[in-house]
Amino acid sequence: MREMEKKFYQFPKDFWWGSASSATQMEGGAHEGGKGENIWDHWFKEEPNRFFNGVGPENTSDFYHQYLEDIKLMKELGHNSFRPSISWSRLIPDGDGEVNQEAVDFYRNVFQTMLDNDVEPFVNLYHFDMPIAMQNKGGWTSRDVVNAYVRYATICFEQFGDLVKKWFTHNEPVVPVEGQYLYGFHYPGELDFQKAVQAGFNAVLAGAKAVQAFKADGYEGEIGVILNLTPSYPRSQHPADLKAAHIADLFFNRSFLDPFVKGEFPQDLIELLKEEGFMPIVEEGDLELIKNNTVDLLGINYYQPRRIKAKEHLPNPHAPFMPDRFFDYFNEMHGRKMNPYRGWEIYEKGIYDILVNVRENYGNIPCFISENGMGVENEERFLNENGQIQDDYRIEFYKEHLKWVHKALEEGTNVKGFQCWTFIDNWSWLNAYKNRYGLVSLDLNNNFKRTIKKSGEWYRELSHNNGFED
Ligand code: BGP
Repeated sequence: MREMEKKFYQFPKDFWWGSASSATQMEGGAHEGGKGENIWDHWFKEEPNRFFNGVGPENTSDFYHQYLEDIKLMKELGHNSFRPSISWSRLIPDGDGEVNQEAVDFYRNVFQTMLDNDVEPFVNLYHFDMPIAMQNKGGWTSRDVVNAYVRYATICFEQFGDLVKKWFTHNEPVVPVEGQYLYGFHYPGELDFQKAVQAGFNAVLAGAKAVQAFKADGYEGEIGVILNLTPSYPRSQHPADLKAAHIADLFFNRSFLDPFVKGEFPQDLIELLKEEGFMPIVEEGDLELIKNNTVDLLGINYYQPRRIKAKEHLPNPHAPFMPDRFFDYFNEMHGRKMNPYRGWEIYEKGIYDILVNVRENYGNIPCFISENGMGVENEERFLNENGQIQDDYRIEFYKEHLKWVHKALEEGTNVKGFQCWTFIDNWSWLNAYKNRYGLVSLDLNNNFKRTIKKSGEWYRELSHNNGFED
């Protein structure tokens, strides 16, 4: 049999290669350097049992102390960019009061060290980590908190704008809405659809106001948002399945994608909320502000698709209102490729479908893959005799996704980079260290020792060659 021909997938010069993480997931030092508590510090103190093996946010990979070494390691792994987030509660411990100078110094040192190592900081302002003082005022459901966030964003531009040229208002703003007010996986874990809608609207408004502040003060660079775009695939072409998938798309993707990129909410979503009696409070001028302050750049996080079918049974009219009143998940689809550790389907073509959608329906806005990765449990199974994790499955995962990114690029999508999730194994919220995602492993039992995995070596080659062969 003839060997299959190999192809080299060449990416453009200056393509962004790197990874992303977030303050709460990597910094550690949760109670040091004058940091205030955020919802994670607070929740862990109250209910450590919620966290996998009882490991909380003070036990992360300790970037707070080890950033010099870690940034060198990023460079070694071929990173030309990396996305950390700023911890709002480190910079302004009570959310809307005094600025913590130690935090200013810390972040300035981090960003300067990144620049010195040719790793461009892509800085995210909000990654799931509401200061507890702000949550006690209602978090994203509160207008005061929106204003406090805009003040915080403005302080970040002032303090770090000379070093940082790429800003992001939020990471996955729909996730706190789901976690805090629908499904209970972020503090305070309430189930209240009205609050969910208000929190979502306020997050969009906060983002637009941050964009406005950034532009008004004439900072150099770009400001964007990071969204988890999860395509909703209908079970069939039956109109009931199509409608169900359309509604899921409205709730989970277009609720943020449309206002951030086009400056307006989808009409179908507004009608649905009106019909059901769940419109948020909108003040005069809000919609105009959202219209006039869209983002320059779109980060796309992609892990899994959403499979949707029409509801099998009539919803209980007395049950609390939830988005899945309109659809069911099509979990029984045959032949799905699954990541069993995270319970997420692996569907590589999804990344291409998103990129085509962004090209065709969102003005081909400059975009990049800002997260993509595979979390695996018990990776010690794959250690070789030299103590290196042989994570061929992860290399395969990246290659198969990158092939589709490459195809979208060839067809004209304005995709400028691929940052994976993530650099070093990090702390994953309630899952803590259950699943490992890193290009570098972290030995929790051995002083947080870092060891480059096989995928880390592969990623270095990928970046150095600006492409790969397969
Ligand atoms: C994204 C988040 C990240 C990260 C990742 C992996 O949604 O932006 O913070 O955690 O998912 O998911 P998890 O950690 O839940 O396995």
